[in-house]
Amino acid sequence: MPPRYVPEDSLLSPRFTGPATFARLPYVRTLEEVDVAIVGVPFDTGVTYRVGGRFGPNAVRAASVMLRPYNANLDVKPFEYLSCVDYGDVAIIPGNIERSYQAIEEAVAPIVEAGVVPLLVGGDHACTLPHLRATRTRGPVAVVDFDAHTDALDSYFGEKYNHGTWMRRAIEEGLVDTAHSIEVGLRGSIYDAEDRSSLRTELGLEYLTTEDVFELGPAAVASRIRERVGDRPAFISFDIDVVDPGFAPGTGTPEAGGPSAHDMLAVLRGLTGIDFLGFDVVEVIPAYDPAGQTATLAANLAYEMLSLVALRRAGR
Ligand SMILES: [Mn+2]
Repeated sequence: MPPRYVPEDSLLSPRFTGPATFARLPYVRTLEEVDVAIVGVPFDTGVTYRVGGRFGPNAVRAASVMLRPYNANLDVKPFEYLSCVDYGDVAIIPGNIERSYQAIEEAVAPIVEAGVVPLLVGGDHACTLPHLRATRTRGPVAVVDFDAHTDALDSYFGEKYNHGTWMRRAIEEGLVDTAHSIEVGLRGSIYDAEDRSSLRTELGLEYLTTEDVFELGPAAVASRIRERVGDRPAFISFDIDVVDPGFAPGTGTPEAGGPSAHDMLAVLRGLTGIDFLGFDVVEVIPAYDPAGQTATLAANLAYEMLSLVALRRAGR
């Protein structure tokens, strides 16, 4: 049986017509006959610098109308294997992190419990903690975090919950299978050497810096990630700031000297065979994205994630 929910055919109706949903998918809040639900999380109360990520989900939707059916790099038509919906946005509470966390977890947990893969589009990175909480029944999960930053501080301005602390909180809450998790792309000035080294010594996380990524190249980075994750249920969190700000300027805490858009897409394409149970793409801020290139990249990263799920369903 063909998938129930598929994108509009852009050869029949031009891609600039109609309200923009992710990849021109139906906007339906259902989990019946659904494999992947794309969920917007218009939340930016957890940031420490630039605000405006609340407008990220709709910017990514607008950019995603350019996605076409065939992934030539992975030789798969994801929507031939997957029924996908644009599930709409979580009704977050601007200015209130705890209540927003609750709203996000309550929205996503039923998706996970229904065996549907959630693909969240942020929003700031703080929303990954409630996303991981929603996977608790399937966890702990192997987290692959693409990020310029560790996001493992203990607190920021005395606050425990924000986009710079979610990884440490998630580990404390037992949501992360640390022995199979990895952070990829760390760079930039930091407060102290231990900010990075303590990932290994204190938290048991592995990591690759941006320098490692350049030295290894995309294929070897992907193979390191696959080795680390193994056959564990896994979760990708993709902070767009891991990509060089020349390619992805529309973000909250940019760091100079990062990998290209191409190389990070290539790393994702190398992650075939992993059992993914959730994804998020976060930290897109359209106000700093003059030509929409950050949103376009985010849409394409999400498309690679869908393609990975499709390949696994296809048994490839
Ligand atoms: Mn981050």
